[in-house]
Amino acid sequence: MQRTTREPIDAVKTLLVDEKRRSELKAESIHLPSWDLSFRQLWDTELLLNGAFTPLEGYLKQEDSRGVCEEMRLADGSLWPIPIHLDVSEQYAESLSVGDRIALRHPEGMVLAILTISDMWKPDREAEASAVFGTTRMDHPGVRGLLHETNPVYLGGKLEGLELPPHHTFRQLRHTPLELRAEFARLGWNRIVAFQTRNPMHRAHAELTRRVAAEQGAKLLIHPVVGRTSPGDIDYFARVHCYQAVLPQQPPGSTMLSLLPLAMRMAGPREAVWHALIRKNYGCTHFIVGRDHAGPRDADGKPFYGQYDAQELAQKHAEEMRIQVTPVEEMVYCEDRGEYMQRSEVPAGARVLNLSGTELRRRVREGIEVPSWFSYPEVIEELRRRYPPRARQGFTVFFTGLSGSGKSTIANVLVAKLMELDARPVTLLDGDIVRKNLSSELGFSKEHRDLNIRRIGFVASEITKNGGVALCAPIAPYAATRDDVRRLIDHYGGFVEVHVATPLEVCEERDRKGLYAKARAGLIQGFTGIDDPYEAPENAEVVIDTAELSAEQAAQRVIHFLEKEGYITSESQKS
Ligand code: PPS
Repeated sequence: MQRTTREPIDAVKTLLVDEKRRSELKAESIHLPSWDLSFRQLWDTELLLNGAFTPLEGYLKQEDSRGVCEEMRLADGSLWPIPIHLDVSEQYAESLSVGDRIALRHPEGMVLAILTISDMWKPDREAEASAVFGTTRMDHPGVRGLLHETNPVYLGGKLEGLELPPHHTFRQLRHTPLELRAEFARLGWNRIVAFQTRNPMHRAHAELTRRVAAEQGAKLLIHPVVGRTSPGDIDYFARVHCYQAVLPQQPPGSTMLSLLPLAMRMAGPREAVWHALIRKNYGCTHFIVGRDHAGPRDADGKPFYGQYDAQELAQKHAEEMRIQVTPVEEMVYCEDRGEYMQRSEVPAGARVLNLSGTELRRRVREGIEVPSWFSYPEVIEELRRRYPPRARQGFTVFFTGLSGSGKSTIANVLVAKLMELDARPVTLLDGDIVRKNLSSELGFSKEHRDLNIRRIGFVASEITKNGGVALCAPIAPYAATRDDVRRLIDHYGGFVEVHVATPLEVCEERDRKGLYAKARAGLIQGFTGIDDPYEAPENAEVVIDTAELSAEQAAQRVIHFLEKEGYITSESQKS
């Protein structure tokens, strides 16, 4: 039954200053040191400034951070489950003192806020990972983000906001908490149930949200995350088109779509509490928490958290959060009844149909029909656009191996063959060529080699993203850096690592450039394989030993792999 009275919702606190203060801060910012916000920091900062992270008034101080990690509480006792810091490099931190003010800049250059540093410390990030994620396993994306992609010094302190980051996409679907509250008030919506999602919505989700809204006598806010989600998730452009396709399926006047620029941590139970608090700040009265909310899975598909841990923790704190947590069960399609039902409602012996995420992706990629009980044709069409078959995706072939192993020779043969066979544009990023232009100022220290490989990886990812073929042929001696490049690229298309595993003795024997002789004579230092490491890949897609194969045969082996995996087919070949 629809209630008419508005549920109590606490005020939100935006950190944006008034016009007068803004001009003063703008003038001051010219003289302040700047920090360029990374994307994650930008998303955190936007939600601090617009009030979505109320009661926070800036980045956590050390005492608050300790409280959040240990007890999910700020020093004043308020509930807050996820630490929000400004992490900076050691070098940058050395130029700062507590009490300093710094200007935080958007990647496009404008100053978004000024931070007054009240705390600066080197955190124990392993301890933070254990507390927040309950694990330090690097295959947990939140742990990985914290331990691998976070700077080593934390700054805490209050923020004064000058402006919110601009959004150039889906502007009509962007709202601050105050704007969304005003919109709800204008529509006369008193009870609003928020649905958090980082995936496309199919029929089960539409059915579930419709049900909850009806049961609670509430309107529905579809509130997808469009900041950082989990690696491998579908990009938000495609997802937003999917949500827009689902809207007409909901009862008229019952549903709103708004995009949330949140950087998720995938912290499962703690994340559910965080999501509920954020939705309360956006003016919602109810929040749906499903099975394994914001819970990642490991490589074997095993979840990191118990299926109902998130529901339990969020419900435990619901009263204090002043938002009603609505736990939901899994919805399944009961074939005998021809409708969606909660799993526990399915009559004994009735047939339940299911389609796993992996099977859905396979069908989408391979152009196989997706049953109409599962999704809407518009959603599937959008997914097919986003996941073209491999023959229409870009891909990178990443050769790695010792100097003189034959990487460039094979890569050159492969360029010619691909240009003959396939319609996609091919770019060769050979080690030597890259070092003459893209990385001309770099040497061969570990730091410079890593930077060199990251630059190559970045260019290759752009080529792959745009449907082209990138062939890279550097030594790339470090496994972790190669893995980072793989992660960067396989989000956009194919990544094929080819280990040119020609033994050192053979490379040295060939010594076409005379560099091994020089290295042995001590005329050059830090030469890979002689007095510098080479970490051989353990899981390369293709392994080639040019002591046994000609360049032509080696290139043919790569072509076979590309054909077997569907990157090259008769369809993609020029007629
Ligand atoms: S790395 O480690 O991936 O950044 O190296 P890369 O960019 O592929 O550059 C390797 C080429 O530079 C020449 N060269 C050296 N290689 C290794 N170690 C040292 N110290 C060094 N100094 C110069 C060498 O010719 C490599 O070319 P390739 O084509 O691999 O033989």
